[in-house]
Amino acid sequence: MLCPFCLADTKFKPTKPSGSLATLYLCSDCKEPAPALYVQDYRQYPPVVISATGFRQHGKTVYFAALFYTLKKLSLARDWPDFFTMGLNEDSLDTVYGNVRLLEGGALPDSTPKNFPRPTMIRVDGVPIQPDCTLLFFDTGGECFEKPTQLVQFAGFVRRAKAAMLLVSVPDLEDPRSGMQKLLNTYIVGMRELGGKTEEQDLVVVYTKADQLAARFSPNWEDLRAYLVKGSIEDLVRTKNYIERMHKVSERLLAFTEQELHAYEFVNAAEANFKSVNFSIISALGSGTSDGRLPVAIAPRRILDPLLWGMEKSFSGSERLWQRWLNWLSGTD
Ligand SMILES: Nc1nc2c(ncn2[C@@H]2O[C@H](COP(=O)(O)OP(=O)(O)OP(=O)(O)O)[C@@H](O)[C@H]2O)c(=O)[nH]1
Ligand SMILES: [Mg+2]
Ligand SMILES: [Zn+2]
Repeated sequence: MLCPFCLADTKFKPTKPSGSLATLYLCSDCKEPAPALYVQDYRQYPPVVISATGFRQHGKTVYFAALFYTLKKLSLARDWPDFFTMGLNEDSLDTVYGNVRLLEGGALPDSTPKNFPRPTMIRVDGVPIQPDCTLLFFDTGGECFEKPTQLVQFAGFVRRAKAAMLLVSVPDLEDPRSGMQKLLNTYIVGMRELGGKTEEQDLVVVYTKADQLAARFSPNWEDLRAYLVKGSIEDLVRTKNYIERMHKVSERLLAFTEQELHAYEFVNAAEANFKSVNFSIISALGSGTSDGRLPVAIAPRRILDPLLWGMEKSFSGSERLWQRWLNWLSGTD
């Protein structure tokens, strides 16, 4: 089993401290207690590591906050009959509901300190086509992705992600070509130092702050602008079609990366070093900020796309088939 704290493949030993009613599941490696729901239901809800990689202020923490907001506040459960999410421990519940409150009040999360983070653990049930799983969200300060040594020290969680998520805010890069290539290069070096191989990972490049980026789109990219503007959860009801559409958008974003950003070297290096490369584009807030606050209500755009890519790439065809069969048996497919 994967320990959500030290990321080792490990065993959890049930222990009953004297005077306590609760059973603790201690990791044999780091001795941290894992949530009972995580350990007991491990097979039914296997972990999926969602790791945010990106420079400082490129939108990692706000993305996760907007995601928690979307999972809790938008009516996905109305359209997906079996869908629900659940925080697996007190920290995760605090993070999810704390971020929902923050964004609803028009405030934004602080810049994240540079440390090895504890994950926000969320059980996800009933996303169509995707197997049920436990999402482990890892987010640390962008400084950790400036140098491979920092990545190794503070962001070792990237090694356990099946899909690597690279968050890039193009408007915040002086030169997108060299900025993106530097991030990718640092990631690849750090992964090898950690004993991992990018060749075994799928890469998902996420363009953040799309509200700002789309303002720069020439008429050639009108379809991408329309995709953002029309982003609504109703589209997600037919998830199979939705994923086909995500593939088309990814191809267009690849063309954008080459033709507009001229980041050919980035694309070539990504394709040579990863199992697959896909792109998505999101706006976590839907609009700009003013004095560090949200002047209008949050209106996230397409923010489930990277998560769906992450889930899509984390399970093999046979795992997916197995899940469908189970769904069929229970009459939910
Ligand atoms: N216009 C716009 N601005 C955004 C959006 N998302 C984030 N921002 C802005 O970018 C700032 C930084 O976002 P964070 O998510 O904190 O960045 P981060 O990558 O976590 O940064 P570090 O924790 O310092 O590594 C926010 O305070 C917002 O002002 C978005 O969707 N649109
Ligand atoms: Mg942050
Ligand atoms: Zn551990």
